[in-house]
Amino acid sequence: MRSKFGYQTVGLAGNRRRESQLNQPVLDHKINTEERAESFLLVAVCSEDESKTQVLLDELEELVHTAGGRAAGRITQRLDAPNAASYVGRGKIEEIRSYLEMTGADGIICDDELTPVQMRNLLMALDCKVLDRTILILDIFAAHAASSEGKIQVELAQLRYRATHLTGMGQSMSRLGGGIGTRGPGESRLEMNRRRIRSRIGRLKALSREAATHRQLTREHRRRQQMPVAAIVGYTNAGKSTLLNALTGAGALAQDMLFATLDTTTRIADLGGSETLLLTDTVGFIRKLPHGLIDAFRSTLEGARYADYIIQVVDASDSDMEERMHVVRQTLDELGVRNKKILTLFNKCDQMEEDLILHDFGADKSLRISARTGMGLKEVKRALSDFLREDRVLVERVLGYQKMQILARIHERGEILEESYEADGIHIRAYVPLSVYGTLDDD
Ligand SMILES: Nc1nc2c(ncn2[C@@H]2O[C@H](COP(=O)(O)OP(=O)(O)OP(=O)(O)O)[C@@H](O)[C@H]2O)c(=O)[nH]1
Ligand SMILES: [Mg+2]
Repeated sequence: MRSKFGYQTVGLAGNRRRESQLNQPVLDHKINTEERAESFLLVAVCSEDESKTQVLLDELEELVHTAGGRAAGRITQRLDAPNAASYVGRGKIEEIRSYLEMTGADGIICDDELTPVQMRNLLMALDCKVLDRTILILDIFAAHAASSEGKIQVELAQLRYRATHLTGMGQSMSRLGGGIGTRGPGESRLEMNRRRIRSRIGRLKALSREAATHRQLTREHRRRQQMPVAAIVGYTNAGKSTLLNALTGAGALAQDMLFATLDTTTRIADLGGSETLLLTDTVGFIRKLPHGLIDAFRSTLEGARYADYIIQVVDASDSDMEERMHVVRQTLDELGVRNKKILTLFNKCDQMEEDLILHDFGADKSLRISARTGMGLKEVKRALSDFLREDRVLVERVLGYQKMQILARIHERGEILEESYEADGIHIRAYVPLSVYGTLDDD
């Protein structure tokens, strides 16, 4: 059936909740994918024009698919800001209700993170599953997390979300379950839940701190080895892991889905000559990345902050490219990644029909590549070598004989112009990479 919203919908009869379940808020924050894909109406509030809103909803639909659900239709409302009480206005809720009836969808998914109040009011008004963009992204992260650190981080973000949203639920549950001035059974059950959640959050935070310390030590170890590091960043599904694999043969998971990578992989890339560089693959960015996730994944995402260079991978075949590049810049800013040399790679050029001129004015260099076919990868290595070379300093020094290790490193990573062994030490004139230069005065 084609709806009045101009969107193909499939009727799914008999999926609404049973009578006995009514009047109970649906506290189920997961998409059920076991028996059949659950279907949802996608709901967005946007102040922009209709075409922009549809781009946002295309992305939300992709998230729904990745989480194992199905989109049953789209409902949009043009507002300067979401309604504080119920995300959409009162009239729109009626429209959603009849659309739910018509399509038999299991619930709605809103394109923003709902406040506890908005969530509660929508639950009460619609009596169906109410999810939001944050729950969806958390769901996907939970399904894709592979390392123990990743799992800890996702669970932490999920519990934090639950803790704040249970607060809102508690009030509505107490109104439902108990009399005036007394606590309803629902409320006390939720109190217990909240206590358990709080203690689990405490435990997970401690585990996460341990993992972060370990990561810090590894980083420190690398710094001592004076290996320069480049972090590969970009919007999710842009081709970051494919690039890492193409440059290093890493064998990292690269798949046509959102957030395939949640764990960072670091490999050595041989740039030719004696030059090498560590490349780190990172978690993809997306617009409206939940703050809870940024906090939980801060140490993973901060890979970019400690890197010497940023390689930004852009899917050049995507019509939403400019907007996505803007999101990546904003997220890097939020993570405190500043003043680094940036190499922007316009990827997937094999998929582009036209020879468009692509240039990132915010980057130190831009290149067109295809990580899949290997097009332009030689130029990528050359650009990275140039970065390394530009970051070398001409040094004239006398090194004490106890600094033979540093001298060896200069031989390995720099370029010695003059070297003589005198009574007071080794006199050198050499081009030294910045990473080694910073350690010349170490004991
Ligand atoms: N046509 C084409 N497809 C590419 C290219 N590079 C990557 N892809 C495809 O794009 C999809 C996503 O690639 P990934 O390397 O997993 O992307 P990612 O940026 O690591 O994604 P996340 O880890 O999910 O954020 C995969 O299906 C790749 O095969 C390219 O140059 N050309
Ligand atoms: Mg990846």
